[in-house]
Amino acid sequence: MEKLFNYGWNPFFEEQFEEFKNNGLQVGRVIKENKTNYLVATENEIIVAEITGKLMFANDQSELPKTGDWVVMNIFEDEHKGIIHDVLERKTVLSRKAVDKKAQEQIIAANIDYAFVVQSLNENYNINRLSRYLVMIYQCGAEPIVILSKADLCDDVESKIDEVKNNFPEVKIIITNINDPKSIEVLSHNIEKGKTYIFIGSSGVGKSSLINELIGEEKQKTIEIRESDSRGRHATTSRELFLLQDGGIVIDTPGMRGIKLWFSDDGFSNTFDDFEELSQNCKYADCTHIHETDCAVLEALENGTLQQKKYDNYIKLHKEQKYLETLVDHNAYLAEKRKWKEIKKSYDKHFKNKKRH
Ligand SMILES: Nc1nc2c(ncn2[C@@H]2O[C@H](COP(=O)(O)OP(=O)(O)OP(=O)(O)O)[C@@H](O)[C@H]2O)c(=O)[nH]1
Ligand SMILES: [Mg+2]
Ligand SMILES: [Zn+2]
Repeated sequence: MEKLFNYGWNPFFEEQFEEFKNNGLQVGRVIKENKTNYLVATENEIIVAEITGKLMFANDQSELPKTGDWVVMNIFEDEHKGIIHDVLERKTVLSRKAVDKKAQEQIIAANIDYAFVVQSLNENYNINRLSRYLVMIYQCGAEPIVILSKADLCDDVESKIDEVKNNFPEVKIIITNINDPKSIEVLSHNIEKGKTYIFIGSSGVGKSSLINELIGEEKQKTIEIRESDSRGRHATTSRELFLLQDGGIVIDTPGMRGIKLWFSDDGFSNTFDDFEELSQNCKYADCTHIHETDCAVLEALENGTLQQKKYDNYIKLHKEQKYLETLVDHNAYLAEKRKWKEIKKSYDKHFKNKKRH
């Protein structure tokens, strides 16, 4: 299983695979989703695999294999083909929920350990957008690492680093410039063998360029941009997983547009305008519209002017929103704690010095 270990195979998946082992089934990791089939890395080679049976009738998109998934297959070696029977339980799922699409989960990739959030220093950098990415990653159980790219095109790198540090003291920051091999080295030192790293961020910020440098060859298509980061043109069109020579696993993704997400306030209220209007008439300003008396929303629900489905959706999203806010608060709390620790440290030091004199 040496090859598969390189691809991130570990006891978490091994345990699940036990029950399939004796039926002549094998495992592999999905490295790319095509329209009608999947590229899967197996112990011996990369094969093309298709889904079968119960997966074909899956009623939820999330049950289908995604890039990064470990799948159980029948492999036909002489044809270099496989039939996928099952998807092993995911350790993490990186997903986003489009508010306007009935909050359906859209899976970006599975079994991610770390996510590199890439923002280019010349024009894409934006602390609010960054925080949305970080929240999304934390919520998926992965660990974020910030990459500020295109350092060669920016005059005040330090002030941007400071801003990120002040907002997210727990998060590692890597500065890159594609023409500076040292910065690529730093990036590569942050990639651990057997762990999976996804690159996410807007189109044109340089995700594929960085991955090409890590791989050491031009595997990923990039588009030459002269003046500014690209708008509307995506060089990368699908998610694909690559194995690095030194053992890390990286996933390239197409630039994300509209990571307005569920987190952004405007995205939230736009979809639920009538809701906001109704809640103006609730007795309590902080009404949760779940159990309060004199709640205009519950009244509308009762007399049928508000659909149950819409109500359920709203409550679900509202809870999520609250949850995300606590996550962000938690981050702020950690920052505050660290700040006080520092203050105490310098205070103690100061005090000790005083004593000595
Ligand atoms: N000056 C400068 N240009 C860079 C740097 N990194 C990437 N670029 C250029 O930025 C452009 C876009 O890079 P890509 O790697 O295709 O960007 P991407 O994030 O993969 O874009 P999508 O695949 O569309 O999501 C290319 O022209 C790169 O040559 C850098 O560090 N400095
Ligand atoms: Mg790309
Ligand atoms: Zn209410």
